[in-house]
Amino acid sequence: MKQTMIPGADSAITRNDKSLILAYDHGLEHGPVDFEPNPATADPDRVFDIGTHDGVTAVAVQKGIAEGYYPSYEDDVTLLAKLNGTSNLWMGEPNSAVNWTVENAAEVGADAIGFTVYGGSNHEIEMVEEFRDAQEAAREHNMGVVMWSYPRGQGLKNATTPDTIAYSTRLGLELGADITKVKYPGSPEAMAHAVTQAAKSKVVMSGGSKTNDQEFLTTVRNAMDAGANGLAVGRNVFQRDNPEQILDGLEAVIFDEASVADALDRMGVEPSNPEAL
Ligand code: FBP
Repeated sequence: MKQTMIPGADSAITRNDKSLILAYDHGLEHGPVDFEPNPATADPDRVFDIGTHDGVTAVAVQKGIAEGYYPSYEDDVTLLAKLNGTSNLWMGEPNSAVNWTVENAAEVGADAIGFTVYGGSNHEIEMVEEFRDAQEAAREHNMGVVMWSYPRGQGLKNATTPDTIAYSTRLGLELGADITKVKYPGSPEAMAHAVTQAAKSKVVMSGGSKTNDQEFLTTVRNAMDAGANGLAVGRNVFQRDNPEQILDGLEAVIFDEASVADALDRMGVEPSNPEAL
């Protein structure tokens, strides 16, 4: 098939250039501990149900979850195949096994692939070469490419400094990702620096561990104001008692340019810190 996607192009997993990706690879990356706050989310059906929310542009899962559950959701959910991943049981230098091929992901119905690269790891060279193969195969299948760009490893003392996060987004651009997913670098200015370095490619913020509604929406608002294209989030959605409610707020902030106050209002939630609004 002819290659049609280029970095910066719109794709099946964006809406008006923006993305709200629901990540659900935590059972592999972190283990069952991530489902404890909301035990129903150990069942992939529950999370695919959450992923049918209008605000969600794609659900990112590993192979086994996709094969076992996606057939029931293919009319309502866009699939992002997270191709590599490692368990928390692995204690070595950061690395990530490639768990399925792009060809197989395409057969299961994925519209995009996701791939972690740990820049700075002693395994960076092999990870980048694996990313090359996946990226080129994704182009053949006209699938979007999302890089989880998470610098870590022996040589990196602090992986979320502004310069490291800007380097992360640059890696995504240079290596051919359409969207690069990075940890929030701590301030709107640092996020703007990371967005500048991504040039034509897109940047989404990683959700991180669960925080309160106002705090989380404020970070997302700041990232969007700094030029980010959205969010790829797991725990801050599925660990909540009411995941659909926070998705209402995120949809407002990401796609409707709502203020945090307006997003909380849409959720029917009182601000926890009204002075900060
Ligand atoms: P969260 O929004 O829960 O942080 O999920 C984003 C994500 O990238 C997941 O896809 C992945 O499982 C997890 O974070 C990995 O986080 P870490 O590498 O920091 O353990």
